[in-house]
Amino acid sequence: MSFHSMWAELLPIGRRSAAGGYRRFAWTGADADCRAWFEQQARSRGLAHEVDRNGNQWAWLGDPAAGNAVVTGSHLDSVPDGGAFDGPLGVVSAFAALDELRHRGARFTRPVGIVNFGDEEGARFGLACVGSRLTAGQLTAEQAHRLTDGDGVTLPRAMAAAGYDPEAIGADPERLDRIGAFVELHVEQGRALDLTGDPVGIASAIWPHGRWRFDFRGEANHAGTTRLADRHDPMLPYAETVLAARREAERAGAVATFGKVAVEPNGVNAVPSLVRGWLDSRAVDQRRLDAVVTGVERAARARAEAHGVALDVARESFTPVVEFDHALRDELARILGKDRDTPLRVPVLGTGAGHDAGILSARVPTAMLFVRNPTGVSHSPAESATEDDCVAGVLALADVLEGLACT
Ligand code: HGY
Ligand code: MN
Ligand code: MN
Ligand code: MN
Repeated sequence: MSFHSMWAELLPIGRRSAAGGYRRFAWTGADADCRAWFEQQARSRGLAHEVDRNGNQWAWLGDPAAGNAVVTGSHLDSVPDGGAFDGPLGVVSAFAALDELRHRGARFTRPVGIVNFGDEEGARFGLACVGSRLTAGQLTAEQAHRLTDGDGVTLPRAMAAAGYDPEAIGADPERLDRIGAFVELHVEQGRALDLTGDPVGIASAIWPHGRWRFDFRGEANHAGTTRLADRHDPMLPYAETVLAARREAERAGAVATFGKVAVEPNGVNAVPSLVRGWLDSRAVDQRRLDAVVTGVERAARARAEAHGVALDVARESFTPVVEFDHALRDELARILGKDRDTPLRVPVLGTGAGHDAGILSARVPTAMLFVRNPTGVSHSPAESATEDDCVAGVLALADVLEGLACT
């Protein structure tokens, strides 16, 4: 099983410390090293390697121009200090599943592709799934050109510095029209499979979710000399809004997180002029999500006014509920439920995590396989999956690819 050798090669790339914690951000050196790793895996298997206009990498067995291709893969970038599995497990498992099929002597009747979608996490430029959104036409080149990282570097400048042409980016419908099915394998970001005791599961849906930016503008002043009554301190309504987000999420049965905050001038001895916080909220349905965001914004406006602080709220990204293709989902369950010495029970489960599969599902029959995560922890160096479950995921993906793309 080639999984282990590939995993060992990929693991050190972009890892911040022995304890794990990855920084694989779009168009950085670590990203380039991951891309080189992907290209090497493709070429060493005799697969045609290409990079599309949006920087996504594709490895092909057979000619995609024949159409009706079966594609699998995921992403290699990470959130700040992320775990080793979120994304890479899907890409390594894709190559390992292909190796397994070749080992079985499978005869392919459809082109098979392996994809590494660029900038799925949005860790650098703030928007998730940039590579797949551009390709699916859900993000225009103009919108992408305006994306800027925390150092003021625009996405076009970052792409150009990495050797890619930012003027080429844009929708690629012909590419997606050649795909008959996309199956993304991903480490579960939750504990459903740990609770059911299954190594592998099938995704049913992705919850609606989005990111909103809250800008609280107050008055910078001296921390030591300004009377409390004279302050317009934006940190206070921000802090009260963070607590309101938790209350609104509990009330709606949803989730809400202020995980990123920027403070200006960010001095210990200065009352801030600006506190900028990003809300990530997700819910099992649109009604609950709307209730959370409306409630948080209402609380933020009331508290900002109480402190004489101005507030701007902007929605930075939003993904409506994704229902994965029922026919493909049921086909995966049929494939994984038969012809095995131990047929896989395949629980079907929804997720609050966004994925490239969620973006593609608007244009391509799409499904996802989840591999058990014993603690459910993700977007953290503590993210894990056992070796046995990773191998079970590879074998399940190989069965799915064989069922879909081979006689
Ligand atoms: O944010 C997400 O759910 C995904 O990991 N990008
Ligand atoms: Mn992620
Ligand atoms: Mn992911
Ligand atoms: Mn993904």
